[in-house]
Amino acid sequence: MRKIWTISRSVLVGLILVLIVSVILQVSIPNSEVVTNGDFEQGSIGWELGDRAANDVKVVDEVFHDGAGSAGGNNSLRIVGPGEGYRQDWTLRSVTPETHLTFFTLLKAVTGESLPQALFHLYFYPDYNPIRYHIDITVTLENRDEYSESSFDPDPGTYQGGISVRFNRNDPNSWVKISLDISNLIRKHFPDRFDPRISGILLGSAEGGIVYYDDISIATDRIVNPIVQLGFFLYYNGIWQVVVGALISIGISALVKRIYERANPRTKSDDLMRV
Ligand SMILES: [Ca+2]
Repeated sequence: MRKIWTISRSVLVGLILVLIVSVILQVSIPNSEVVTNGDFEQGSIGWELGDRAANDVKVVDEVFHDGAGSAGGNNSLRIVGPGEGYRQDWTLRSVTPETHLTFFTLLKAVTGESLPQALFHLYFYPDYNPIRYHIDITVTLENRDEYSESSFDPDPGTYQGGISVRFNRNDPNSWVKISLDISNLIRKHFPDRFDPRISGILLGSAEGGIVYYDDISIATDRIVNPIVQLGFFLYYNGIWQVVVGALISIGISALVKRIYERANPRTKSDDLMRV
């Protein structure tokens, strides 16, 4: 019984230490921007043309998003007609809590063509799974619900899985800001995967007309190391359940120990005699 008590106490002390270290590391490590040259002010540096590129993909200075903090800027990415634009791939980055994606897009209709749609892909791996999933963000001028969101499950080895998000009813010829909490979105649709990691983005155009992109940013809240990762695991898997569970098990073992000692009153004197 004494052994159970000691083990329970050690587990609780270990958990508390891990949490303290995790919290200290989370506070001490700064935020980081994942996207290189997301404002296109350095031309195409950091970007590659997609495999199925649209006919006309170019960094241009005819329009740009004049965002606060971007010091005005001059350039944006322009995709004419349907097809892929630029993509950017990274070494895998953990999706820490509060990881935010923001980007700006401007849709310009062209007479005689279908209405323009921006199609933005963010690739991720939900866990240590070799299948790459994706978040598809579609921005349209369509007169449908302003926002909709759904997930599609993968058939492992056959189809990729992911999340589809649509922003409708946007104004043509004006910059639309898209902002998503990637961490919440992935964990909402794939709650059993506690370590999602992002691997890249692809900016595209799904229909006719012209699609512009500018000021693309993915800010991870913190760089993750294994100890912090364990903290996230506990956080996303009911830390209070873990703590309360540990306390209950300590309480039960203490109770059992007391009952045992009452039933065997000679235990203590035996111990003394041994000493
Ligand atoms: Ca710009």
